[in-house]
Amino acid sequence: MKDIYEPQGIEPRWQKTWDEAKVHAASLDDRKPKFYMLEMFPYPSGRIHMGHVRNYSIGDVITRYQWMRGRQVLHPMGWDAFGLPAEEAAIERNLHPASWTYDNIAEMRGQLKRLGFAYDWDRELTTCKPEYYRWEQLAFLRALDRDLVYRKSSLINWSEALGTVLANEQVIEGKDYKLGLPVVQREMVQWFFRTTRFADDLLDGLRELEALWPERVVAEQRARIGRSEGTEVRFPLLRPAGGADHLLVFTTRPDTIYGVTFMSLAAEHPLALRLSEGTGREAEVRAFVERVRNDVDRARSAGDYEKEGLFTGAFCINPLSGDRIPIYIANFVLMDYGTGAVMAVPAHDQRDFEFARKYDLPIKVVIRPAGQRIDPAAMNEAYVEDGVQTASGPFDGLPNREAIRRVTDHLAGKGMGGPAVSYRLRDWCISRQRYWGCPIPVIHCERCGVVPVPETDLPVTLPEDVTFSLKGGAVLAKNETFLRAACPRCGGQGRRESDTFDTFVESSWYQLRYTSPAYAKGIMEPAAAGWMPVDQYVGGIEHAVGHLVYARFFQRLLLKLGLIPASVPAEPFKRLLTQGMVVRETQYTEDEKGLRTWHASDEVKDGISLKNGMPVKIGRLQKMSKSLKNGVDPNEIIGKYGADTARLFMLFASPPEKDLEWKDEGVEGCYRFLLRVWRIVRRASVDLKGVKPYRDDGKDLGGPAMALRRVIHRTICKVTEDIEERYHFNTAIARIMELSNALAAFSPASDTDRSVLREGVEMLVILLAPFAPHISDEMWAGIGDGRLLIRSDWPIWDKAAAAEDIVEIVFQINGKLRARIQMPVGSSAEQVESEALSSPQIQKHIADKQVIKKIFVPDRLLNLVVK
Ligand code: ANZ
Ligand code: ZN
Repeated sequence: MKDIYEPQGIEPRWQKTWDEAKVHAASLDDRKPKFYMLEMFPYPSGRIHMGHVRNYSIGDVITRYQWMRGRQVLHPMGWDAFGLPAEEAAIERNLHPASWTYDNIAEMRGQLKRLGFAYDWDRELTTCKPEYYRWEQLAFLRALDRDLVYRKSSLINWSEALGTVLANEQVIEGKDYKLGLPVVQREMVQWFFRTTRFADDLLDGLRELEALWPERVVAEQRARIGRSEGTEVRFPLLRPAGGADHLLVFTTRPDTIYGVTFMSLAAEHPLALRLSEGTGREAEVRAFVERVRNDVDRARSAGDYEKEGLFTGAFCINPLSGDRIPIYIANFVLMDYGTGAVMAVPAHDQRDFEFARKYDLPIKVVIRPAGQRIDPAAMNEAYVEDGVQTASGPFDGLPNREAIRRVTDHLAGKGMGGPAVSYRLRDWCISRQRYWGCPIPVIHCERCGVVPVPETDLPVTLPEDVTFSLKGGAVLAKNETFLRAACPRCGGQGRRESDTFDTFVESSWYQLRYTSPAYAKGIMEPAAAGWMPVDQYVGGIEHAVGHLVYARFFQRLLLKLGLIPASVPAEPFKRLLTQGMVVRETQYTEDEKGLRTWHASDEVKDGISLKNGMPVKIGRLQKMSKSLKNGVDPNEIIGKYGADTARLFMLFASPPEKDLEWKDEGVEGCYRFLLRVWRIVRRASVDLKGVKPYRDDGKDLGGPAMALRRVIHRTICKVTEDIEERYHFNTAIARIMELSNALAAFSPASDTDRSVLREGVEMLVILLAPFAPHISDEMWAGIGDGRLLIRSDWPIWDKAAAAEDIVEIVFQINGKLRARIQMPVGSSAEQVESEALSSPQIQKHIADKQVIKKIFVPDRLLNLVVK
């Protein structure tokens, strides 16, 4: 070992050694338990940021720990390589999305390698490669065959000014992100996976995940699936319209059916326009429907917009009361929930109440508190509590909960409705009018319609010879060489589908592909099934209901299609950890108008901006970002302190699920800790040369050695528990720091003492290995057994040694306090005396005097009477 710790020299060397020895390569082995560790793979946007460093450091500790526990670990990495930013870069910088993407991948791969993460790089996946995406094309074709994927007309964001379809994130308050001009909703035929077929199964699966996933994620998924048990009711139309003779509604409150005073339809309801035909209100209704449909914000807001409606001119009949009910279009009714039609009960639903007051519609009370009356004219709000039925014909007097069941049964008996379940979950729209994505493998033929590309013709590859303009969405739609294709059915001239898949398709099955990334006969090699499920998944909370629902769905879909071995469990991710954000304080200057300019640290000196000379204020802690200039470049930290310090800080500064505040002093502190460890180990490599680590039962040890052993074994125990049970790496590292302090303070007085110290130093290095792997292997090379630490055994603590409690014993000479000594519980008078007298300070009080009496109170006091 060198005198000085030099991470820049050490780290690349170990990375090379690990690579060459392929120590991170995974292979399934029947004799060993497997562990599949996965972190959400990055989008290759340019460079690694601190959020990545944190996410991947967490995964790497678990990986290395599991290797040391003797498991066969699969820990892969890859690139979620399709997506919008590549197209934007293409347009703005005149680069091809592919070259931009591959350049970024090269850069980011280099950064991950510099951080020394234990990936099996032979399994690297890049989702924009045909050998990857061909399998999702296959899944699509098989799903099409089984009616699990279909086409329907649906709304998209259309920018007239840009002449293109926009993704939701490109629409800001109803305007496009580029020119700030209005975006409208346009109907287009698009492809959908039948995600809703799996709604109940996805819901059931959550029960199994409850104890292993963050509560919040499970709750959000449950809400997203949104299973609701209710009743469907048919309201006959007074005059049939558009071929329909009734309106179907979904309600959770059939008990309020006698209180229905109007009907609310979604603007997208298929009958919305037809109902007004011949009523003289067509023009007005059409204008209103158009306006509501084009209200981009409505589709996305949580409902806090002005409630509006318009009478269609048509009526329907209440199937139980026989009342004639006016039909309205209302902007708060969404087409994609229930049936898109709502029976409105203003007396018992607050939204309907406000609507009724606004448009002067009747309010009819049908539920009242027992023994009380409600005067509709005096109501200030809807009565939403339980109560007793009133003005409800044969159901009068029933508790309303009871009436819910009875009304439903009654409707079912008369063929006017019955029990129904509704879900919030929608079928997954996978069509994107984008170039940089996986082509959807169908051909449109004038004679045959939509014809699937034969499986033998897969993959349908994305053409590379394309030109970009502002109208990026049309790149494929205008590429004649790509579009022209013979119809596989009749041989006539057909046109390829020009839409590509939503990029969430690629990330919904990559966990499976990693198990056998080179397999050429299917998605997954049968022999690799044993890797599934992922034992630990780590990633951001922002994927709680997007990616994590899609992946849970897609794995089920592939199982159903028989495209992956039946032994693969339905749930892809057994345990989930969602890490917090990396936040840092912001710095800004403010002009007279209160306009803020954000400053990076190197733009500030002594509280003054180097850019505008104004005093700099400290702002809130915020997620690191380019725009707030509060980011820290991982390269800079690695360059200055090394990867081990960067990783250690990420793990030490807070528990993984909490936000982590970046502090330069904190990084500095971690670096100093590694320096201290280095010094301890370096000294041991000289002083303890040839000394064997202590292996005995501890009965032969003096007090301080016993106390040190206690620290050593308690540290092993706590660090193991912190990793194993809670992933609280911060406290684990704090324990290791304590151990290093105890080792530094220990001065061995005997050979056994030296062997205990040796044991402690070895443990220090081994325990540190998952957190700071390079320095640990370097130190281990100086004092260890010649193995790489990832191939070493995780230590087991000695229960007896760890369990000892330490007490403070008062040591007196002639009744006078001379010292307080830390001793293990149950130490004998001799042990306490020899410990006390090991100090020259105390010895001098006795010097040549004679001990005539010893007063010993076990675990409390030893008083020597001398003369
Ligand atoms: C009559 C009624 C009376 C309702 C009452 C509620 C209270 P959950 O529980 O979330 O499933 N609804 C149905 N479809 C809708 C849609 N597409 N857009 C907006 N609202 C819709 O909600 C079910 C209730 O939400 C249904 O029950 C319906 O209003 C409304 F005192 O029917 B209710
Ligand atoms: Zn044809």
